Parts: sequence; structure tokens; C-alpha cells
Amino acid sequence: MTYKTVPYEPERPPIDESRRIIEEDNRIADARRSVRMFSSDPIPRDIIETAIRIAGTAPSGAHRQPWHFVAIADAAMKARMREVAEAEEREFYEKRAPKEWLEALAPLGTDFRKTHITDAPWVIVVFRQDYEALPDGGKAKNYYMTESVGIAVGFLIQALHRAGLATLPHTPAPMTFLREICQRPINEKPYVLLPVGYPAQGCVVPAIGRKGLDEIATFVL
Ligand code: IYR
Repeated sequence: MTYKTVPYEPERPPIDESRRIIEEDNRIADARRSVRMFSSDPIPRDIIETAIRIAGTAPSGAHRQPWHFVAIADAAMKARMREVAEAEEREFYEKRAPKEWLEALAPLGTDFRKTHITDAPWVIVVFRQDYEALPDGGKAKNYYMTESVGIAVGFLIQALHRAGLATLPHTPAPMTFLREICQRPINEKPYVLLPVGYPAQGCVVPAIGRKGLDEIATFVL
């Protein structure tokens, strides 16, 4: 079997330049926080489009690109999503959640109220394509869909952050209702709901830290 290739020889920066860039990137990345208090100040569509293009550059299993992004600015649709999400979250917090889970969430101060869905100017619902529906009615298998979409969402969150925009990865459970509201086909499963906007004036975030490098990494030389 043969496959076609194209040249790929990106410019190689001097090592000190790489160090400068990566340290600056670390400073920027470390300043990111998930936000639950959004300003409703508008954000132009082209910025959201470019962020989604960046997400679409993520690597994926067998390069199947098993993702779809629905970007919603429509107030009525956001209101509908919030209504269903809050009903489900109320069930979660009041009935379904095991004590241990609620204890893990306590430092984050979350509850069933999901104001971010209606406050943020955009909500991006990300879908995972479990298979591709072929024009002849057949199905083409995808691979490592969950991992691939996770990487794409990582790209998306980081790109938006670098543009000064806040996000909150929100996964109401169950979130099948998002497929109906977004009118997506049966081969797609909602993966995450991501409000996008500026933090509200007076926004606060939980006082929590990050694990240090020696906690998250092992080096073997
Ligand atoms: N889906 C609920 C609960 C929740 C779960 C996790 I894991 C979080 O990191 C935060 C919240 C909610 O959105 O409130």
C-alpha cells in the first residue's frame, strides 16, 4: 500500500528562543482559570470561528477528526439548554450524587444553578462522532474518539484563553438533551458544553492551586 506525502520541515528556532517561547506559554497557561461568572459582553463570531479552526487542528485517531462544534449565541436556545441542564443538575446535587463526589466538589462551590449558560455570549457544544455516516447508508468506524475530542477541546480552551476569553468545561449528566436541542445526528454524542466569554466584573474563582512538576512528572535520564 502506498500513501502520498508532502514535505514537512518547519523552521527550527535556536534553543534559547524555544526556551523563551515555552516559558512565556507556561506563564500564560498558568494564568488560566475555569470561570463560572461570565459577562454578557458580546464576542464577534469570527473569533469563535478561528478558535474552532484551531480546535480542528488537533491530532485524532486515524485522522478521522471525529468532532463537531455547535456555537450558539441565540438567547432562546441558551435559555432552553440552561433549563434542562439545571433540572438535571438539581437531580444530581439533591439525589444522585454520592457523598464522596459532593465532598470533592465542595472546594469548587458548585451547585445546580448554571447561570453561565445564559450569561456567556457564546456556548459551544462539542460533539463526539462515534462513527461516520456514509452517503450509502453505511458506517465508517472512528478510532480513539474520546481521546481525540479531548485533545481538540484542550486546543480550544487554550486558544480562547490566549485571546483573553474564559471558558468552563461543563458536562451536565446525562447530556443527551444537547443532541436534541442542537439537532445533531444519532452518530454524535455530546462531549462537553463550553460557555465562552469575558469573566464578569467582580468575578472570583475558587482558591485552589496546581500540583507541582515533581508531583505530575517523572524524569528518567
Ligand atoms: N455536573 C455537575 C457536577 C460537577 C462535576 C464535576 I467532576 C465538576 O468538576 C464540577 C461539577 C455541575 O456541573 O455542577
